[in-house]
Amino acid sequence: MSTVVVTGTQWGDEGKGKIVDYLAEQSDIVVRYQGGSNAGHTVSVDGKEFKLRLMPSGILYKGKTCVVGDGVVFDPEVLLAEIASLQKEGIEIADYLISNRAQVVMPYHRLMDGLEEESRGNLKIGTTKRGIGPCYMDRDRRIGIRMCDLIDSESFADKLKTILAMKNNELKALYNHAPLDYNEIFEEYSAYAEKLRPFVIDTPSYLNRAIKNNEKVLFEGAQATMLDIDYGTYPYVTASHPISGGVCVGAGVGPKKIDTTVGVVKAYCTRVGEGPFPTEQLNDIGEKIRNVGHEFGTVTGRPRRTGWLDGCVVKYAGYLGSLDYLAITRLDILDHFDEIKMCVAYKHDGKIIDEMPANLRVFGEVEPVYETFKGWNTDTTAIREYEDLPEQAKVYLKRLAEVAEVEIGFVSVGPNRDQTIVCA
Ligand code: 2SA
Ligand code: GDP
Ligand code: MG
Repeated sequence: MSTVVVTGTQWGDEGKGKIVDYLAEQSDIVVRYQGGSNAGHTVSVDGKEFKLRLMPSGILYKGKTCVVGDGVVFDPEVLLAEIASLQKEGIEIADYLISNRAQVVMPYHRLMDGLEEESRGNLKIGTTKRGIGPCYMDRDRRIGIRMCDLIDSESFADKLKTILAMKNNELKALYNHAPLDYNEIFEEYSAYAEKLRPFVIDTPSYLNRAIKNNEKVLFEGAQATMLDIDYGTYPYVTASHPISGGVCVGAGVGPKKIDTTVGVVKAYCTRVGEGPFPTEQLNDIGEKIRNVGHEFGTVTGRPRRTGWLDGCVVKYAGYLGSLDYLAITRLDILDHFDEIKMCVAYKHDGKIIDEMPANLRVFGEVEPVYETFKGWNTDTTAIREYEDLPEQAKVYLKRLAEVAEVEIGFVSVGPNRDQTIVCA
């Protein structure tokens, strides 16, 4: 296995950071290929928690090269703050590379993210307000500023002048907002450029050369399949392609160079932000999942919506990501339930549906068809072999693999590196 992609199969926060960190030990390079500082990937090392937003989760090992690919919307302020806080914890930041084609998140992106949310009425998404959507929008309008522009003072000054004039007109016309100051932004971002210039390179050339030289490359997805801009619960999605195919466009590595795909599945389900969630439990069970699982946003601290595992979602993620293996996380949270449910199909208008409805009105109306499992009520956190898991836990996992049509490769029973069971 020389290249591996790790993606989320649900609505994010499945524990991708933990699985990426686990697999990073056997990798040389760890790459982010989409999203930006909207990600919150938690990695626990020796009981200490690190929350990563832009830095790939491989950074906690010595000697790994961490790469931010061209598909990432890059916020220099966040990255520099993240580097400073990691260094304070004694983490060495040595090999770190940023694509010269990565789009830069500017102050007007963050501002407009918040302003637009307020103006969207019932189409409010519940974004993280990190400027992600507006930055990708400017890329597609072809008025984005890329890292190669930022580090070239002349290009940056030129572009910023024109683009900021457009933005200030839009801010006034759409929101009656005061203009942003050119000099202030230019100075702030020029200082970031000075600090980041040594790390900016052509990452696709670097990665393709590394793959040719048999180096092991791990691609770290952020957000998840159901938040994919095309395949997720549109419009309640993020603005990028978290699925494994996102690697091809977001890291410049073609499909023939991807060896293994792993989809991370939380043993139940959570979602942050707006949009349908058929298995959501707006009751004592949902409350219990949130409390036992401490289900709050890593970056924003928002309480996560909680519910039972939706097998239809995981199966769809398996198709879209051509997943080889599932990594099941947080099985230990289910240790505390007498009865556990899994959605295996949907019912709509008296008919059973086995595909994900694209129409959100329909998706909002579907009724989950549940299978009920007896809880195991046993502490699994110290278990390290699949055979040693309680019988009922194995029944649950086996059924999940059947419904999802994907083999289980890993089961995680706690946040730490060693709380990982390898099955395949
Ligand atoms: P955005 O900001 O434009 O990407 O928001 C669009 C939707 O995507 C969802 N989204 C997320 N959902 C779960 N976790 C995310 N990352 C952080 C975390 C979030 C946090 O790890 O906990 O700290 O709250 C994430 N990023 C984006 C978002 O909720 C919108 O539904
Ligand atoms: P990500 O965005 O997919 O990386 O997930 P987050 O970091 O936002 O949220 C997952 C949370 O679950 C983090 O606090 C992890 O430390 C934690 N975690 C990961 N795997 C496990 C597990 O198997 N059991 C428990 N109890 N916690 C886990
Ligand atoms: Mg997260």
